[in-house]
Amino acid sequence: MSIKNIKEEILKSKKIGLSFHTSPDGDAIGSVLSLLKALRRIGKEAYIISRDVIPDNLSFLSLSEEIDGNTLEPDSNTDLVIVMDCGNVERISANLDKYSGKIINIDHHLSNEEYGFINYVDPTAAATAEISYLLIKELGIDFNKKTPLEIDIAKAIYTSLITDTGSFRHSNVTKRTHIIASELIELGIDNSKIHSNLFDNRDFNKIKLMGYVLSNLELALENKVAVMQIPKNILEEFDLVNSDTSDIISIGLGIKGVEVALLLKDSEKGIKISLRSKSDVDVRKVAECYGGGGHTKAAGALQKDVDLECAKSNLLKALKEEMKL
Ligand SMILES: [Mn+2]
Repeated sequence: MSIKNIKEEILKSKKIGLSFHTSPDGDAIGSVLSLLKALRRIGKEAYIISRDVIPDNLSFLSLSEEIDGNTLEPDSNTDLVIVMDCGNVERISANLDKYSGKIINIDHHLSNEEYGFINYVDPTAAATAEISYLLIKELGIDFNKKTPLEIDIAKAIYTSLITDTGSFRHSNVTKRTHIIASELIELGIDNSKIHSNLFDNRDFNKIKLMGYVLSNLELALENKVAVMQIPKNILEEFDLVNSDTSDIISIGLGIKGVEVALLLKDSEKGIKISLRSKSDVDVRKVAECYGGGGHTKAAGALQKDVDLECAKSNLLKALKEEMKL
């Protein structure tokens, strides 16, 4: 399926709902908000379906206030739902049980389950917003115009690129990523300000939590794996039970000699696992052992009905095999 097919479906539809994966990150949100703006520009009735609320550090984006957690399922008359940056149906931040219209699935996760009527999955895209950008251009938005509309769209896409590439340092970055980024900067976005909004904006308690995690950091499997853990009582102590902690994991990966970083977080639903790799260890395969997924260098999963200790030993066992140690 091509971008043109998606455009045709959009033009045919009357009312469009947009959604993404639960606990949406910068890419999920940037992809959806940029497309939302473009759809309204071309006169389409479009809205956000999300059980999640916009994270604080992304609330500088235009239309972000519409991600308020109040629209959980498609409104009546919705004939198209576009889901972005979400690999499987269970992870969609929307309840589509009663919805019988069309779904378009736009994503870059290799593990995507192709649950849509149209599936546009490009694992070579560093961020789903790369696809969003191509689609928005196809819809006729002229970025040379440089009005506030194009700049707002550009900001959202740039945010996605930065957050999904670790500020252009991960191996998923391609020539196209930089070409798109350069076009967005050409438009006049303040790239340094966007970076600051995203990363120099942390809650004091979050930094204290990082301190806790770092002082309990361990190395395993010939010192090639950094293991970090967040027990539930610590999250409660810092009042961070529902906050995003995925950024903590990159600190573990910064250790000399470490190839894989693991973060285990005790949550209501079970032990949430994040995995990052800076070598050729495919952490997605390990996440898949526990029903998770993601990318080869960044993946996640959930282990139910186990405690932190047990989840950790399960994971290290699977990693040991994958790393052939
Ligand atoms: Mn993404």
